[in-house]
Amino acid sequence: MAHQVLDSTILGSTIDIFRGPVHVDSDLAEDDFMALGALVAAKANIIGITFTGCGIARLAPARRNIFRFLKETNMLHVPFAGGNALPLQGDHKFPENWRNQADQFYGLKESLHVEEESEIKDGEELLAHNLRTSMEKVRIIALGPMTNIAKVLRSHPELADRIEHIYVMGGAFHPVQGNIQPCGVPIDNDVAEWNIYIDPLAAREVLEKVSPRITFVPLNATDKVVLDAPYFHRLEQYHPTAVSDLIYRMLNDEELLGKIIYRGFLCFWDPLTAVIAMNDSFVTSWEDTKVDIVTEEGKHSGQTIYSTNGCRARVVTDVAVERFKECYFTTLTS
Ligand SMILES: [Ca+2]
Repeated sequence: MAHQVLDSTILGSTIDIFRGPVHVDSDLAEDDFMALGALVAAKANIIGITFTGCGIARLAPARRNIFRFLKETNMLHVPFAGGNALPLQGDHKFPENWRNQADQFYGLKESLHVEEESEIKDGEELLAHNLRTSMEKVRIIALGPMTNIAKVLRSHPELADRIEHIYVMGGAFHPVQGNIQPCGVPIDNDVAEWNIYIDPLAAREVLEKVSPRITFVPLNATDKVVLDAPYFHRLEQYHPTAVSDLIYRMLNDEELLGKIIYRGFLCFWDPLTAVIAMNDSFVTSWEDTKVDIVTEEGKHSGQTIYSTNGCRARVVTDVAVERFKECYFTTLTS
């Protein structure tokens, strides 16, 4: 591939990193920042960060939190902007207490007042601008509900060709169950994954318009990679860089530790997706297949299915778990 160059700064070993332009669209929960941390530490060519207000963090706190992240990691040259607060269709929402925690930036609690604005203040406008003006086609890493991306492709269908590839944290493919009911949320749906569930129509529109240049990193893969207590304690003992220190302090939150990390519930959802987008070698099993997404309301809303009537896509089904976890730690702390 044109943009693969050898990079020796990653975890002390030598692996190939994608060096083309990368735009991250996210919803700024704890694992979104873990993903951004790895991208920053790996010196990915990040040309913009957008976030949706219909994901986990709400728009105004998300804006303060990403400002703080970029300021503390010396990355304020990267433009950032928020999109819309509502999905394209329906009224699916993440649980309020998850949203409150994300708004408070977990263990970081207080965020900085936003002192410097990006020139473009609207998320959809920023993504459209990046796709239109980038010298090279843009790789998108989608870490939340895909409302921003879908809206850009509705307004500017010609920009679909400017997307080199899109890596999506989302979906749960047979035989893996969804992750809504396991969270104890009283929603009658045991098949959907949260990001797709929040805005299934957006996900399907993006799939239709970008296929076959789309890779899903679904629960089939992410469920296998857990940030557990020993891993957290390792980070507690060693976080020498600005970015690893920030991620450590964010995770060092009583509620996050007690209810999520120590119980083995924190998966590397978004960081796994971001790292795969930068280096495919962690993927050990995948399907080149056709995918459809259920957009109708009901107990299957947001389900991702293999379907001969669907659109071509790649679905990651397994990864090199230990190698990834080691690589993530080394990258973050180097
Ligand atoms: Ca996310």
